[in-house]
Amino acid sequence: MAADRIVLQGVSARGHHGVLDFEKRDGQTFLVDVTMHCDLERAGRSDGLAATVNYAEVADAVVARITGPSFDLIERLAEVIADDVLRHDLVDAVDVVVHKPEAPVGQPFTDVQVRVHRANAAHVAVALGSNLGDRGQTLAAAVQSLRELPGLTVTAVSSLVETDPVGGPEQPPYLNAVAVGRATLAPADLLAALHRIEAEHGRTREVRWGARTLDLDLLQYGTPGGRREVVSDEPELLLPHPRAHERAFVLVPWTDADPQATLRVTDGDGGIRPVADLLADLDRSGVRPGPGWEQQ
Ligand code: PH2
Ligand code: MG
Ligand code: MG
Repeated sequence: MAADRIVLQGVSARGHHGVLDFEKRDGQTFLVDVTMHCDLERAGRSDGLAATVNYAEVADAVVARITGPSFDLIERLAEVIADDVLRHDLVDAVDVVVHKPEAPVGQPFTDVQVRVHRANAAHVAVALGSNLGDRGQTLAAAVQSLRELPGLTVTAVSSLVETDPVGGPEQPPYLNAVAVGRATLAPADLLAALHRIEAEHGRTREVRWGARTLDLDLLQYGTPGGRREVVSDEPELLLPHPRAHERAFVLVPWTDADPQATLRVTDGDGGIRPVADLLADLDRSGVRPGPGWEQQ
């Protein structure tokens, strides 16, 4: 890995993060340092902004998180900022330091900091579906299995949606969701792990598009157009998922988990399209809000 870095220091704003009531009510100043590890040679040779990470955009994202929804812990604030920065495919790793110099420490002090280091990996999206048995409980258990899978870091999970079955024989309605994250597992290994989790939940492979206790589909491996993207037409490993772009039961939860998601469309005009735009062209009438995860 290159030793190059972009260092953005002391980005500050008022936020309401903290465990104590008055911290949530009154707010205080937070400062954030971001160190992005990325190869800057292409930017240095080309002199083009497209070959690097725009630090002004990173600063905006940091301020949005500081001023955004309140977290109890500055560890959480650091983690979500690291997730945001790692959306840039060019960034190999990031260090985030959150300073909270006005923290209620109860003793004289100059600063308290949380420092995290996170490595980048391929951004992946996994669709979850169930229409047999206790659907919500099965999907909640499957999300837990994904979270525990070595080589996969789940960064966001959509809300549950209840959906009319699309295709296949007459069958009951589905609960669907999408999880997004970063994978160091190779695509085939990730797919094998998804099949293992399906099997652990009593999944048997019977009728195509028929009812099932649990379906886990790998929608995409790597950001479209990015360095880690894998496109494959091997029948065992179709990437991106060939039907994802036309299924509201996939795209509705996907934009919920990742509003900025894009998808390479492999048929028709093709090209890389924002998932939210693809969704605008679809009939969403078969997709309804589902139960809350906490009820599962
Ligand atoms: N999965 C299918 C076929 N049809 N319909 C809905 N609503 N949700 C699904 O997850 C689904 C489907 C094949 O995987
Ligand atoms: Mg499926
Ligand atoms: Mg499947």
